[in-house]
Amino acid sequence: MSTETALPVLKASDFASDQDVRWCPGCGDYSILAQMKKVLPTIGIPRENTVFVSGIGCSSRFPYYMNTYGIHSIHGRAPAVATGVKTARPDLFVWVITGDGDALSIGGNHLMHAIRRNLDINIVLFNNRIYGLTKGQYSPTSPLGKVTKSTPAGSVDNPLHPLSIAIGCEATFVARTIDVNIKHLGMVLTRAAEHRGTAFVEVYQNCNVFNDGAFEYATDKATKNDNTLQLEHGKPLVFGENRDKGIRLNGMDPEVVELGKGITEDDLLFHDEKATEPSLAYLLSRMRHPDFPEPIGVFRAVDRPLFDVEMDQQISAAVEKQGEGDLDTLFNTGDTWLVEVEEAYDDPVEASATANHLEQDILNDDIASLQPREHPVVSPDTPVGEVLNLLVAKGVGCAAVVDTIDGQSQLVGIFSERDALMRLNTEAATLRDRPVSQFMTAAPETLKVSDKIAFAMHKMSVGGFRHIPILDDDRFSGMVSVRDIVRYATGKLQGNGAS
Ligand SMILES: Cc1ncc(C[n+]2csc(CCOP(=O)(O)OP(=O)(O)O)c2C)c(N)n1
Ligand code: SF4
Repeated sequence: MSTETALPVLKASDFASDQDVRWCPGCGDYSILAQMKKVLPTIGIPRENTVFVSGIGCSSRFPYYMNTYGIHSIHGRAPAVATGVKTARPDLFVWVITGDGDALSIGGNHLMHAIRRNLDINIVLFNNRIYGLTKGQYSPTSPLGKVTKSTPAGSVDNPLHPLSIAIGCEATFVARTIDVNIKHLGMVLTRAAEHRGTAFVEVYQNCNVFNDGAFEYATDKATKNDNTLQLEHGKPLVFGENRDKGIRLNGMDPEVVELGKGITEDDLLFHDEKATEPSLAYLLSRMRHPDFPEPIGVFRAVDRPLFDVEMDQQISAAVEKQGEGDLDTLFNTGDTWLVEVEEAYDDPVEASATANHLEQDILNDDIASLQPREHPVVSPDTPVGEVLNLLVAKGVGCAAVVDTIDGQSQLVGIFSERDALMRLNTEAATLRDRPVSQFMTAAPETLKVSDKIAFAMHKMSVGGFRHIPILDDDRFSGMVSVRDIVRYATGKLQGNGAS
């Protein structure tokens, strides 16, 4: 007697979570959710083996509403997170739910790599040609000229076409469907679920609040048959309200032709979703309204080795050869070293507390606490040789050049080691009688006496300065040098203040 218990047959309602759905009434997302809940029971994979991973956006709220595992992840990163999930657990049934903004703006890079790897995952891109969640900015799929909150004069960005991207990355399954075309939507989701490899599905989804009617040409009863073309494997590309039009190849380009008058279905392009070369699928993905009917259905369904399976095989082979791995051992073997704690700080907690105090002091103390050393003050006509002698005699690297202008003493420049090196160099002896004003750095960056040490350090680091003069009420009052700061920090670390 068999001890196996038959798995319960699930219904759509079994896949509904207990969360309130927070999409706007009338949003196309509802229809996709409803079809997903209908399709999953027919696939027969248990809920506990199913994971929905999303990014950020209205569409990305999807995992909350499914009674499966779910990860509402980081903006644009759902493909990367799903790659991790599927690689770690190849037995799971993994779906990525994303929007045109999430997948193609911030997440373009991640999408591309997930697709090219051909993991066995399904990516459903809800394309509403707008940023819905953030209230109506244009997205990478918004058409040229689209007026939105962020393109008030009309978009001048050439739009991306999601299927062209997917085919360019050689996706093994590529399809398009429409939110309101529920039978077709269900069929496409089923095909995607059954495909082994990355299935990429674009759903035309109406955002009735911020981009209402974006796909009206493809959904309105009066126009949809002329503006869309249902792809069927092995069948000619026929479309039109009266099925009297078709797509023919003219050289490398598609063209719309009328059937009859000498043109038969045999003259048309035949759809081959199994073609290993993606060129024809790409050509179909470029057929756009209003020049062409837009194809819906499966563009491409081919086989290629699966990343997750091959990775799993490599891991199994390595385990068989080397045994189970141990991360701790891995981290501590081979070319590793230990960074010893400074002798003065046997206790790392003490070391970190001291560093924190120093940081606080640097932020709170003003530059007077540095007790800057005295620097020579010279007039602009002082011979540069004399200034050099002063620097050597005082053992400092910079002099302030001060002039009297309108009866006021004013800093007009500084003469530093760098000026000596860059502007005098080996000519110092011959130029020694020239005035320092010819070699100084005029109008240097300055600090105020009330500035904090952190601010001085920031200025030095950004400008690459070793000395910055200090002004008190626009008068030169001293000079901060890198040496002052090092002395201050060392003193603090040794508990001696700035001495
Ligand atoms: C790092 C980061 N950048 C930007 C945003 C703002 N933001 C949230 S959702 C979104 C785009 C949503 O558009 P889409 O992916 O098309 O989803 P929809 O809301 O239309 O379903 C943006 C830009 C964010 N949340 N995080
Ligand atoms: S803002 Fe648009 S996409 Fe978002 S829930 Fe509302 S209708 Fe749907």
